[in-house]
Amino acid sequence: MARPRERPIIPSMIPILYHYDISPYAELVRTGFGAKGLTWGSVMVSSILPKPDQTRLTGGYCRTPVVQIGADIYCDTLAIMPALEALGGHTLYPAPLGQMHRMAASWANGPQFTAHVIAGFSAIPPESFDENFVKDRQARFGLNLASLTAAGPHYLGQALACADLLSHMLADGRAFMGGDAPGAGDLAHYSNIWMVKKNPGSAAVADQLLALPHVADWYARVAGIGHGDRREMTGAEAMAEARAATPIPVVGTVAAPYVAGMMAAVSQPETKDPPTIGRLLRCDAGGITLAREVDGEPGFTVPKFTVHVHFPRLGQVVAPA
Ligand SMILES: N[C@@H](CCC(=O)N[C@@H](CS)C(=O)NCC(=O)O)C(=O)O
Repeated sequence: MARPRERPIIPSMIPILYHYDISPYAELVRTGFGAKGLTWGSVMVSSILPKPDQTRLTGGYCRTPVVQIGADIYCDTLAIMPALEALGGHTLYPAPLGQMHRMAASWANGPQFTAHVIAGFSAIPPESFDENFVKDRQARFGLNLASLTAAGPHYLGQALACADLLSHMLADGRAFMGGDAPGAGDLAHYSNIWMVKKNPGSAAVADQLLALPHVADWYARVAGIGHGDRREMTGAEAMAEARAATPIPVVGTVAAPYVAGMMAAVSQPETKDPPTIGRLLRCDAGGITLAREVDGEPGFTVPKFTVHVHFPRLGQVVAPA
């Protein structure tokens, strides 16, 4: 099992989140900052392509959120949350569930994310969607607004089944999924409901989920964690931090059939987004790391610099490039 890495934080090297306000996965990470009591930098990106500040560092990965710590770039909440955990402070994986929080979160972030998106979207009149948002999601994820209405009841049923599990879990009076302390599993399930509640068009769907016994109180407790200490930054400021830093040494191995140092492409099967291409430094059950060169800008004394781009292994496709 990969152990959290210890890393000293130099004062200027706060974690930097690339995000936009209505992103539920970003809300998960923002609440993670809150749970750990962290100060963090906020770089706002668009909810649709392009996202140049982000993709200059990731080399392709354009989903939200991405977290930068110095010259280490973490893509996907399944890689981001362990990276935040390694910063120390309150744990995101409190006992007695411990690492079970990661399994609970991966269910929330996978099938239950889809269920909550479709349960929410199907309640919103198609004409109220932003045209550019629809075009972006059609091209990248195959969004089909016309089929959403019909799919709504099924996915609402799935989201309600999840809320029902939460309700039963909380029935013994516990404050959070594992007991007294919130963990990554709480944050992931919370952010799904948050997304449905946040959009006025689907707020009535969220009310159905929150109407199950104990769920609204639990939701309010997670919301009460807050977002820690958020400081707005520009993309250029974040880029300067990456340029000034050195990636931390990579832990883990490259498992066959992949070979350490080979050029590899990492992509996500459910999107048509471009892959991230780089030199493979890690590819094992615990994660993937690529080293890539970031083009400098004219006028900088160091024209190119190296970043390490990290992914979880779960959900990522690795291919020779
Ligand atoms: N598995 C990823 C999924 C991230 C994801 O799908 N995020 C949504 C927004 S919440 C997204 O990127 N949508 C397209 C976009 O924002 O460009 C994670 O856990 O971070």
